[in-house]
Amino acid sequence: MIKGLLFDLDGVIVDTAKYHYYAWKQIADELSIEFTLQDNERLKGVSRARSFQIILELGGRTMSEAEQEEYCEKKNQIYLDYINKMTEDEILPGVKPFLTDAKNKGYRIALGSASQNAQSILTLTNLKDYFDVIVDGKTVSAAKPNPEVFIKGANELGLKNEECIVFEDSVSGIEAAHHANMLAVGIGAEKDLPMADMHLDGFCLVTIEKIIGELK
Ligand code: XGP
Ligand code: MG
Repeated sequence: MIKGLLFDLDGVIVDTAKYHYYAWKQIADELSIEFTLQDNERLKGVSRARSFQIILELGGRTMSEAEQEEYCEKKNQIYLDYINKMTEDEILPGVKPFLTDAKNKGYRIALGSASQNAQSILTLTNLKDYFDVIVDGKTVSAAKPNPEVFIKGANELGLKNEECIVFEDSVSGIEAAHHANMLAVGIGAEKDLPMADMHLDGFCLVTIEKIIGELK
């Protein structure tokens, strides 16, 4: 029986995936590395450090750890310039009613994000109170597709892994859910997330019962 819902943040709850792309694109341009929107799919869900390594791999480049850290810090500053202007308008459509309805029906709700900026974003958008548990890039050591973030989320909710479902917009996140023995709802197109157990464009006009019914 499903009792817990684990949500990724960027691209699932808030429209921030585009800001990560703009910021990484600026870094890639600075390094003269070609970086497309399609390449960006590989960065979704993974940690900041791993994201930058993927960009270096795309360009066939290597760099010392210290330099990599500098670029990651620079990317985060660019990203924060976007984020600090963020308002509740950037909560994705249907998210708040969906969370409210699920909460009223007794589902336990956790955030499972790779981002170290998760707490700031939830504060800026007034979303913190919707989550019983928050697991983010500051509290996990292994990035998705490692299942640590979701296993920790289920644990902190006091639930078994198989009692939880995951909402994710990234390939690495869907893999992480499956490694944790959880069903995964892909937020986005089937072509981008072929291994998800079902797909949604977003949370408008969907209910948790409908999703669970379809997953069975
Ligand atoms: P943070 C971010 C990564 O920088 C970004 O590449 C990922 O797509 C994103 O996490 C996934 O949620 O981490 O820089 O906000 O800590
Ligand atoms: Mg995401």
